[in-house]
Amino acid sequence: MGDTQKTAVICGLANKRSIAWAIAQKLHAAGWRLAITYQNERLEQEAKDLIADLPGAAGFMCDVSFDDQIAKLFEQLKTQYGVLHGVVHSVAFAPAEELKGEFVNTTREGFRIAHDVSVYSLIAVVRAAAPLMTEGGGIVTLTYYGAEKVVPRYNVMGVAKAALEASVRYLAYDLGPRGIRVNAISAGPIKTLAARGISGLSDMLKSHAERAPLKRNVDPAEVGSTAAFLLSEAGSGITGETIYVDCGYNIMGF
Ligand code: NAD
Ligand code: 0WE
Repeated sequence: MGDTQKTAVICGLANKRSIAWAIAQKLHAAGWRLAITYQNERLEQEAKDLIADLPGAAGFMCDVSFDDQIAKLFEQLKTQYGVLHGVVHSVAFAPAEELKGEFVNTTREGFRIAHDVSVYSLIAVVRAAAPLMTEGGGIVTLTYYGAEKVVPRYNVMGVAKAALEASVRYLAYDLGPRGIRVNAISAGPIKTLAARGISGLSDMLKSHAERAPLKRNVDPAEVGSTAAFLLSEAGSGITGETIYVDCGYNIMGF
């Protein structure tokens, strides 16, 4: 393939259940060269073991709450790859206490952290990536239905995802003239590390499967193939959009 191969960076690999991993597998199968990031030393070994299964893929550490770590990541990517064609942002965090109890009790610090890690990080990563995307390309982030309708206990994350979806539209406007498209995938609930600690998740998955037109839950591979589609030529007319990969759950009124 040589220099016809496209390169993407995927941020947010924790383990084999991560949506980032499902996306990595689909992009790899579609012929992409991948740089995959994990948050810290604690996740390094597991991430590197997974990345070793994808020939040509490389791992990088990056905590997106630090500007210097984002700057260093993109310096490394510029040196190693020169040009980037794709960015996947699969990162979110709110302090655990904020995902319990009532939204009205959201703390100033919990609000700040949720928005810093889950929303501002997209803006910072996109700003750092854009100068490397000299041939145009695509950016994809992950959101959830709690951005637009109340999901009990999703709380400040719902507000952060609403800001994330609005950020996608503003970024799409800024980067459109450079041939860079920015979209969000709104995934149905999936049992990942970020969802496992959530009390009542099993009940949620059950009722999601009952209410969704497809009568089942989403397979992370379906989120992966949608990301691969959005980053491919097939998605060339789509930008600023939130695409639902939720087995149709969001269309239901009753
Ligand atoms: P996950 O735990 O596998 O991935 C979340 C990742 O965010 C982890 O790799 C974690 O290390 C990373 N992260 C958190 N803080 C970070 C920081 N400061 N710097 C760098 N990385 C950081 O869980 P997931 O479900 O795959 O989540 C990925 C994305 O998908 C998130 O944006 C999440 O909101 C979204 N999402 C998840 C679901 C679901 O039900 N699992 C549904 C819709 C959307
Ligand atoms: O976006 C998410 C989860 C994001 C998340 C998860 C955690 C758990 C561990 C962010 N921060 C943290 N902080 C932690 O300490 N999802 C879409 C999955 C999810 O989370 C929920 C859900 C669903 C679905 C929380 C409450 C209710 C439903």
